[in-house]
Amino acid sequence: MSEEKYLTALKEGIINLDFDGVAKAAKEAMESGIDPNAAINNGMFPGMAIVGDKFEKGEYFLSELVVAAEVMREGVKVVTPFIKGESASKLGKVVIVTVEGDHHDLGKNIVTSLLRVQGFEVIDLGVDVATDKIISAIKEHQPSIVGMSALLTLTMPKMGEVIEALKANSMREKVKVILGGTSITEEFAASIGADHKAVNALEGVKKCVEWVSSQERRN
Ligand code: B12
Repeated sequence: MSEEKYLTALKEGIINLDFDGVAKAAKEAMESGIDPNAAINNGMFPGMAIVGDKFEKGEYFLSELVVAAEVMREGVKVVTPFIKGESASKLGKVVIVTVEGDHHDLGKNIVTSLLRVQGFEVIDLGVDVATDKIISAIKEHQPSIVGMSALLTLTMPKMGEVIEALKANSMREKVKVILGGTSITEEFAASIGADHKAVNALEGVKKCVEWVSSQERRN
């Protein structure tokens, strides 16, 4: 099968909520040497976007959204061990979280896996985490990067709340703040004073590597 066919099988498997189909396509794609990042970004991810559109149009209900998320989780689990890191060394700490009120974690989990593969130590605080808990974790772990995810328009302001709390605790200069999630725009990120809005997981991880590399060059 060509790469295109595997990517289509992954995409359609997500749309059709086909657990076995996605697991099989993911396994076969990896055995055929398809890039695992392509399998996630160009196969499963576009499928998930279509599931979102169907939900918006009322063609899919919440239950289907939940199943699609589980199917994608399964697919990501199959391909993650095939992602190769560029560095075996420890690149530093990242605290990552989905902000309060938000339970979406597929994107955050992909970013977490990719960061770990790259050599970062990642402290994943989970989903629906209140600002004060995030601040306590940052105080405890002293990361160089804080990654926040939010997919709901309603929960996006929580990201600004965290940045304000970092400032209030004199911690803003000590960390880089990167945001992710479909609804986040560059304008929004700039308006709350974040350092970067990731285009996708891969680009976000590249930005994190860039930050720590330039930090190392300065030291
Ligand atoms: C799957 C899904 C769910 C699942 C989530 C399961 C899970 N464990 O994550 C479930 C069913 C639980 C769910 C629930 C809800 N959902 Co929902 N959901 C989706 C859906 C279809 C896909 C999201 C997804 O996982 N995409 C795949 C991942 C890989 O993509 P991603 O999250 O964007 O992440 C990528 C990048 O953004 C980036 N990234 C993400 N985070 C981060 C963080 C960092 C640091 C970095 C660097 C990068 C990064 O990397 C990822 C890979 O490139 C979207 C539609 C869509 N098109 O996005 C709706 C969507 C987000 N949901 C929506 C809604 C309304 C809800 C509910 C309110 C529905 C309801 N009526 O109850 C609830 C809210 C629950 C809550 N409190 O959070 C709306 C949000 C509208 C809005 N703008 O506010 C959307 C857009 C659907 C729609 N079109 O209406 N949902």
